[in-house]
Amino acid sequence: MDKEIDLSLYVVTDAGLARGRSHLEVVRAAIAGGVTVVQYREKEATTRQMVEEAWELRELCREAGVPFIVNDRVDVALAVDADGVHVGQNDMPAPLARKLMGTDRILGVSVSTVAEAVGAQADGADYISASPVFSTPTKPDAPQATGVEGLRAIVRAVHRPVVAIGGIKAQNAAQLIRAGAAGVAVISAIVAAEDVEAAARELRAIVKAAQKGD
Ligand code: TZP
Ligand code: MG
Repeated sequence: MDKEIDLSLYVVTDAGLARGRSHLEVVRAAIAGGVTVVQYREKEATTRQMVEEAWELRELCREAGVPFIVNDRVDVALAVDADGVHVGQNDMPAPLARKLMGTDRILGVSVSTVAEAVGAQADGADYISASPVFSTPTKPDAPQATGVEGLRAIVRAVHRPVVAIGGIKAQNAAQLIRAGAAGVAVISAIVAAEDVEAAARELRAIVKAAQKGD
């Protein structure tokens, strides 16, 4: 796995927001719309279900050449030979996640402060997510939002790419790229969209334009 990961448009799954569609259906459409990273995030399923779903998603992503990351669960990530794992501040500590995952796989770490970002970098994160950048009903238990200025401070404090997550929509994505984010990560703006592919395509175009400085 090439660790030069393109974080431009990072979709995170959520079964509850998917309008009854399967993870596979949503991710297939999101890939058709141009997402550059897929994260499997599943908080309700059994470990058996997770491994089965993650396996299918990993196959789909591999065929499409899109990196596949598992949220929280290092064991599931390793079991399905995922490209990486993403951990938060209350999950497997990043140094242990790195030790278990090895140096070749991707490690993403969520942070909400500059101090956490500096720590995540020291712990071996390949990328950092500023989380949440805006408050969002999708994750009501999230820490206080960083806002655009908080994101900018995190970007300045580390030498790792930073992806913004939380409350991101077509209307507010470009300013995050201009603030230095390497990309935007979304759940509802893609997963809950009636037309997943179109929603992904629109966001990808917005991010691309902002990256070019338009
Ligand atoms: N981590 C921080 S905010 C968030 C996660 C998983 C939820 C993002 O969902 P949405 O619907 O894109 O605001
Ligand atoms: Mg987590």
